[in-house]
Amino acid sequence: MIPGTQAASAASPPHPHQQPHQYVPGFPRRDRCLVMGIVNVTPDSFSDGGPYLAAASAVEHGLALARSGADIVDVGGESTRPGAARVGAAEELRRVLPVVRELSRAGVTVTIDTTRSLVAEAALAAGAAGVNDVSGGLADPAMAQLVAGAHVPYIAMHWRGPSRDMRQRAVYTDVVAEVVAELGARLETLLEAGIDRRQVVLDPGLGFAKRPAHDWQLLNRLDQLQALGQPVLVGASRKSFLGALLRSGNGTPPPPARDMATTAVSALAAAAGAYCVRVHDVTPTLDAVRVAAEWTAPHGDQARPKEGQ
Ligand code: PMM
Repeated sequence: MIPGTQAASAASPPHPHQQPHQYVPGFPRRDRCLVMGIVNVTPDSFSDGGPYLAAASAVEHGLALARSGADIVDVGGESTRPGAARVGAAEELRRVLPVVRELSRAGVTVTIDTTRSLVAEAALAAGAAGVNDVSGGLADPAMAQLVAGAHVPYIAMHWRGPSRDMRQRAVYTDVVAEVVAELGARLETLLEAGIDRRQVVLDPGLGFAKRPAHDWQLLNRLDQLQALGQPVLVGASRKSFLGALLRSGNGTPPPPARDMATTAVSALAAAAGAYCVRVHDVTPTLDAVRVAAEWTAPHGDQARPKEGQ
């Protein structure tokens, strides 16, 4: 039995001071922060070869992430990089569908990273378990209805508008209060549309209409977002606020050189109670969230049995 499943926790009730880890129906149940691995099926990530080769290498990458222990694999076909132009729905579908289908067929829990209900619907039909929407439903008014009808987990990220001009929207008096208020309003709208509250995961949207100082404040006050009562996902992996932090005489480190800093953020976010972290490098992240789970678990007489004991 996988530690942390319903039957396992029923057999050994949690320590009175231990908060059982949040559970989102439709996502795996774990007694620690979940790890979501990233598969971006975008030309910049998979530029070699034709469409088949791109899909094949994306599937291989997703399978490798799952073998490394990713609880969820997030598949996206549209770059959300600051300044990025949009791709058409047909092209987005062409990129993601074969990858979602193959990974789901292999038993991987897949989320579709899209702001389009059309793409989400096709991905769910192809086996995706949930929807990751960086616009929190703002980009496509039909998204909330679709998710409500499908009864699947929905990750709603804080968003102030398309990537093309999001830098201009990074204006806040109190970033934490404003992000919490804006996401709280989103949550209400999503619930009114009929989405099951237990299936909504909120995300502060690090780097999306945020400057580095905003990202750090949001991480430092994760509790204020958690006070909305929903599980929280943190997506810090390789983002520019980490590049800015690590800048040295050699310049800003390229994205893969930010993985160790990402792992540190994952450990701290998990210890602060994050439900899930979204990362490129799964193996060290899994170690980090295990450390965080142990760090925050009760020890001594009432300690829960460790994995493998
Ligand atoms: N960041 C990116 C893409 N999708 N989804 C969620 N929920 N949260 C994020 O922070 C997020 C996301 C952009 O990062 P990438 O280009 O490295 O995937």
